Amino acid sequence: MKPILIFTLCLIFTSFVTEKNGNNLELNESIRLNQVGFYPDQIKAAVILSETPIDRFFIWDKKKGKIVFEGLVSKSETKTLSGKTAWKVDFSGFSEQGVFEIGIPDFGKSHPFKIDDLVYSELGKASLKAFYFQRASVDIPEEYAGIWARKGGHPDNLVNIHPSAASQSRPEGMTLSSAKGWYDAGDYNKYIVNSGITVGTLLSLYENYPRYFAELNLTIPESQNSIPDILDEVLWNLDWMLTMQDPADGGVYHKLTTTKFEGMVEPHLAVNQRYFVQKSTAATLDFAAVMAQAYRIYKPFTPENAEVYLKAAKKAWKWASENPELYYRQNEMNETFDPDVVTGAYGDQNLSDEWIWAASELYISTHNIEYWNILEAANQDYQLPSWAQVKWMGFYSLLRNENSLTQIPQEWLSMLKINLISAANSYHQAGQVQPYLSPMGANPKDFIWGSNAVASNQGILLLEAFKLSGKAEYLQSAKGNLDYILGRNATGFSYVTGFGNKTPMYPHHRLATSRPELPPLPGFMVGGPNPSQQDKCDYPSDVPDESFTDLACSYASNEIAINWSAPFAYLVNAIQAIETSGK
Ligand code: G3I
Ligand code: 9MR
Repeated sequence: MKPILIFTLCLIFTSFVTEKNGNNLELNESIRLNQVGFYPDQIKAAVILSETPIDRFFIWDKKKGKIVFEGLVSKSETKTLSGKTAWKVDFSGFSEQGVFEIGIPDFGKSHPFKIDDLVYSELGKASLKAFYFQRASVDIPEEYAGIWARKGGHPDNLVNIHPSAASQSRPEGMTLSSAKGWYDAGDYNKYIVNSGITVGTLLSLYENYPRYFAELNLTIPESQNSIPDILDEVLWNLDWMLTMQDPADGGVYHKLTTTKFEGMVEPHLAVNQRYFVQKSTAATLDFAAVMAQAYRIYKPFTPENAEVYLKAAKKAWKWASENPELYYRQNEMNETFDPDVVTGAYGDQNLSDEWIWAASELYISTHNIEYWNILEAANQDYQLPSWAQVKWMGFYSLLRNENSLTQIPQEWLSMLKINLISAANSYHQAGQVQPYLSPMGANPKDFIWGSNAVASNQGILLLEAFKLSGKAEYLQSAKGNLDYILGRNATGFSYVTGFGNKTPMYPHHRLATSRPELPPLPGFMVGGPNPSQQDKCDYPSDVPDESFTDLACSYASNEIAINWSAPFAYLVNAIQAIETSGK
């Protein structure tokens, strides 16, 4: 053989080996995948954005330093919202445990990911530990918080009655204590409506998977007591919520807040006067729902407290029945009362769903026919839960407890199930033809403020459908939305702080921004893409699913919030509970 031919053959051989060696490929962020990872036996897929064809992929085992799987890439039939061509990498056939990368010759490699039996174990815990970090009125010591230890803020022992909240027994300017609770979000205020859906979501998570939570240790100060840690954490907020009810009449204040948002300072330095602001029907009904549910959940652990919750719930229901239309309208309120309050409004103007949620929880906990009478007439259409839409919080609870609800006609429950399954079908089917391979992303209208919570709540619906029907396709689609949240999406971010290779580093979160020397607090899911861009920060794109920016100014896409953390914690922990059979 001529030397030149040998030389050429050698070159071809070396380049082939080089291309097919994970160590020689650069990270290419156009490969989008769940950056945390997968269970060994689940459907495992990544998406590649590329205008030039891609043929083959391999899986590179980082520890062994070798290729462990190879496969063909297929082209997606649909383009992304921004018109990009997507390619599907399916490695479901590979089920070894370890740490891997996807490699594409001449293109690059992916972020690393795990395949593991307990792949979401740490993430599940962190998503709940996030609530501990949000605790108001208490020091967060190193023993539980590591490098994120901090001084407590907001003792909330001297909260003023705002003129909008004044009553005969509690006149304007009166000072009362209203300690504990979780900070709502990136801000330090405490809002009952948002606390309501948050606590309801976490209690429902527990009510569905009690065996899993019997064991789950969150390393919080109460971890040694006999109550499951998730319930101990929720208690921190329930204790606060109880203080928001006026014992004189049962009405519940809409929020506890400063008049304006505090600056980006640490909690103990955010010391402006806080107020109880106006009672509202929405807050009172959400409070009634949560307290009624808490009654039956805490009864086996703390029976005396449980009675307090039920009493509070009934009293709230009575007040709401006597004051059915006290909406929270912040601008109108500011025309009448001083000082003006311009913090989060949570101003829901349609309360038909709040009545249904409260009636459902009260009915399950008391079996009193008075509450069923309200439900009987309810519209059973499916609505995805959010802070302003809580109807299905109640309906999920009814289905979860249906065995004890013998007074409800079977046809009524059947209709509820049909509606739930048909909504789950629509999401599941939409996900089948979506380039990112998940229900989230199929409908551009899903990209609202807090869109990642939309993805999480879709996941919860799919898990409910899985529970009702036993059909694995719903569980797969729920996992698809988790894949979406953790990186298989249009921006390539894993939207959960501290989990994944490319995660938000500058969330709109006062606890984080006020201490720039630390990495962001871990386990928080940020709001996600939102093309309305109300914060007017710099965004890289206007396309709905790309409209996200990792800047601290971006409260409309990069803030964290308890009502987003709760459905995310639900999704990841429920999947982990199902996979480890701790139902
Ligand atoms: O639902 C509509 C949708 O139909 C429409 O297509 C879309 C177009 O923009 O808007 C959607 O409504 C948006 C709604 O969020 C969705 O939930 C509103 O425009 C938007 O203004 C509204 O934003 C709320 C935001 O406060 C401003 O009020 C968020 O839901 C809510 O999560 C957020 O909550 C804040 C608190 O006020 C203060 N604390 C932080 C917290 C998180 O950002
Ligand atoms: O920090 C606030 C955040 O929690 C809210 O979601 C957001 C919208 O209500 O408002 C943020 O506060 C900003 C305020 O609205 C405008 N001035 C700047 C504030 C901090 O960035």
